[in-house]
Amino acid sequence: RNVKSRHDYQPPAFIISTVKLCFELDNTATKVTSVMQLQRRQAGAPLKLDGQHLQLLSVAVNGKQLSEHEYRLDDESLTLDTLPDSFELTVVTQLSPQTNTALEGLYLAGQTFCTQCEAEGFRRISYFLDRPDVLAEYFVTIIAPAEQYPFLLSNGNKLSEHIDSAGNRVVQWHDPFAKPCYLFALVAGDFDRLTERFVTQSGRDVSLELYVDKGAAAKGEFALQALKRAMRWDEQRFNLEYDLDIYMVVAVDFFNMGAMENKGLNIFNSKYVLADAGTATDKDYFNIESIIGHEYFHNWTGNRVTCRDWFQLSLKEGLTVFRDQEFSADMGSPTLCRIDAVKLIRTAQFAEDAGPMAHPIRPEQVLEMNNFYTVTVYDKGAEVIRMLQTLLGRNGFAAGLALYLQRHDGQAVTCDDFLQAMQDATAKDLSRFALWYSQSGTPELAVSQHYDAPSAQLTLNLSQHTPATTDQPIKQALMLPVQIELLFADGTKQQHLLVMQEASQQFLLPEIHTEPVVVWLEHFSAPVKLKADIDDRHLLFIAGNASDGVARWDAMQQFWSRKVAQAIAGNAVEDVLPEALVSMMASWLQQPEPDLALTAELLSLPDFDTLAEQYQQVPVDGILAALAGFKQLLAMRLREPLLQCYQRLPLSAYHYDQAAAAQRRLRSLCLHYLALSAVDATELLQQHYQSADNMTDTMAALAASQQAQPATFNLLIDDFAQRWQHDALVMDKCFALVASDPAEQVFDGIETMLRHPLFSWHNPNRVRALYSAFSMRNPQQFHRLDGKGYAALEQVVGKLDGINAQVAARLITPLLSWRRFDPVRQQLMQAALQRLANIPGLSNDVYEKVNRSLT
Ligand code: BAL
Ligand code: ZN
Repeated sequence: RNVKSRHDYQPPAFIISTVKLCFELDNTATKVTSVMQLQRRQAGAPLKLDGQHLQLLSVAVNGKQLSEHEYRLDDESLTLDTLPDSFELTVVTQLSPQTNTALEGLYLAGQTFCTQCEAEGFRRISYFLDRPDVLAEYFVTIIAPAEQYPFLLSNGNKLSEHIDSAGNRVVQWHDPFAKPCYLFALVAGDFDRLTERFVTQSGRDVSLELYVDKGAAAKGEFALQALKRAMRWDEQRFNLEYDLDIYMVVAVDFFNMGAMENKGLNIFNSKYVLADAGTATDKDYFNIESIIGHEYFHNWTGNRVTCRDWFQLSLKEGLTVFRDQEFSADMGSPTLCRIDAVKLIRTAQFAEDAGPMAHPIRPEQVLEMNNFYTVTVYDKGAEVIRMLQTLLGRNGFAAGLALYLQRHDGQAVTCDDFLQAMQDATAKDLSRFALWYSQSGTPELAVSQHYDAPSAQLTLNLSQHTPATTDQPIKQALMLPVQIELLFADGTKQQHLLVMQEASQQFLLPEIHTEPVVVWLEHFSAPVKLKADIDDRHLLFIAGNASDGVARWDAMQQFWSRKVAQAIAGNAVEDVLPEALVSMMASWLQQPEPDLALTAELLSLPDFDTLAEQYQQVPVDGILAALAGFKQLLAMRLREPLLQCYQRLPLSAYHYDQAAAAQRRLRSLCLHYLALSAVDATELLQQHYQSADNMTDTMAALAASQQAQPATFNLLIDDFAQRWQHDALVMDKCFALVASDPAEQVFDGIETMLRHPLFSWHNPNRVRALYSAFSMRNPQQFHRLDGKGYAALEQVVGKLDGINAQVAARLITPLLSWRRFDPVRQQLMQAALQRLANIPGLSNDVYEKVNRSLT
């Protein structure tokens, strides 16, 4: 199969300066006429246009139709050999949106026509140079029956709209900004439209339009207001202003990703737009604001300045995730945002580094680009940007970003161009830092301290080592910003930034008059595994006293990891749980922190995936038993303060804001522990469920009962499924809950849900709700020793591969790391992968992952 390498990049042989597209929409026979102006950039080269799943109707050069022997056509391309240096090319194709179940290119999401072109979907719409470094000006005409399609949308500004003599609506759009075809979008359908206005900092009036399913207008209000907050924030933080007169967001029910930043016409998975108190959790509200922000921020970091090739994806994604994280932090709790980001890195990203798909944030080799929209490219990419900001300072970073955007506006560039601008703006040498782009793997950072009282000097020893990854055996030392805090016995504190550039380094801090406790890696200042030999007492001291909430939470996580390891080594949970910890947790419950959500985090044990990442071979049963044992023990020991805290937290009518969400988070945590305590919690759970005026509390009651009180869970989930049987997004929550059941009944539950009228194998949200939950949030049943869990996922991936390979390839992830498990599980997982590998005609998406995993 055709694996591409980053080093093989060649500039395009032709450029396309303008393209006029005309869509005559039809469910099974949409006609697309594309008229392109091309200019040669390479003497003698043929023009090879990308195209897949298209029926070619005609080709003409400068108005002259070509006969079949004047071009070459295969399943992936249309090639023209003899061409002038500058010409007009007209290509007419036909395609069938209704049978496009891959949801790439032009497809039907229910009754709505919509597109998804990133990364390489445009080639399913028309023959084109489908690569991000070909930037063209687009003129688009859309024609469809007027009554059925009141809204015909595309990028840029609307030029005209009329109804023709045949009753078709005809709408013309023009996008004045040259763009790569992956940012092209078209939507046709009938919607409720919400509108707003935004006046930019320079006084330009922008019309904001949000399109949702008929009847769902009220659920779009939060997203629309979040968009205004994002627009204002980008002006205030980075001086970046919106550039068109109109900004549209459309929510659709069938979508592979979360959302897509098409110029002026974002298309969103409805899950990340629609919210009201009854149907959306606090987490949903958070995600909506963050993703609305993310897609908006792409307008500069991604659209105005885009990627030269797909290997550079992190150029726009790492940077834009960083920007959305900063936005969310400013809108809510910086500590909580950071904790959530760190959890993702420590679970999914560290696992990716340790598995067969390990790759640097700028990958070197790709078979299917869709497989590289990863937590490494996105979230480790964002960590790399964050480290840059730490090293350059906020002002230096902002100056670097401004220079990058000004220097490359309207261009398709590389990660090196970005770093060059950062370097030029700040006069900092970033040559060693650049290794973060080319080196994969999780660095391990070993630290120790030595205090010399007579000289009042603190010596800090740091050494870094990145273990080999499957893609890259040799590693080099990286540039690491290590933020530390010194905690002194008298309550004073000092902050320092240590910048590591070598494999081993010593930092001497003078004038330190008593030995401090060192808080390492405040704010998780680098995406590394910290190896610090801090004893229990000091960890608890850090958890109680560090200035940074992330460091406090992290100390608790380290503490619990150690306790879990001790339990796995054969110690009884009662014997390893120190009294000091129980009293500390009790005092947090009695006198919570000002940020209640931080209190909830301090009281939470690490999850299965976080713990799993600390072992070469994952002790599945040991981790599960230890977690269950500790939680139950805490629930019993802390029952009184848990109950008091639960009862003290006031209940008020639902409103989404940081303080209220934090209160619900802590209350849910208390409920969770209380359900586990030996005392029957049925009444409490029932009451929590019945009195909930919002989805967050409803879900808390369901999740708590599921882990501890199966009979109650069964009653509540039946009621829930009945109540929400007509709401697909809420039924996704029901599907996910059913699939997370740690009891064996999960298999029957999944079977029942597969027969639910709202379940569809063609809808990624439905499939993910059931099977991501099962394979990623149900370690008890997924990792069963009889292989039933692995077989269930194998069957789904095999079935889905022919429907939507992109979704199939995402689902397969938990099987890929089979080498990390014990011999029995290894053998079962490997066999499942082998059976998938043997499927004839397997997609590139699934093949690439299975193949990497098995070799
Ligand atoms: N560009 C794909 C969706 C996103 O990252 O915004
Ligand atoms: Zn993005």
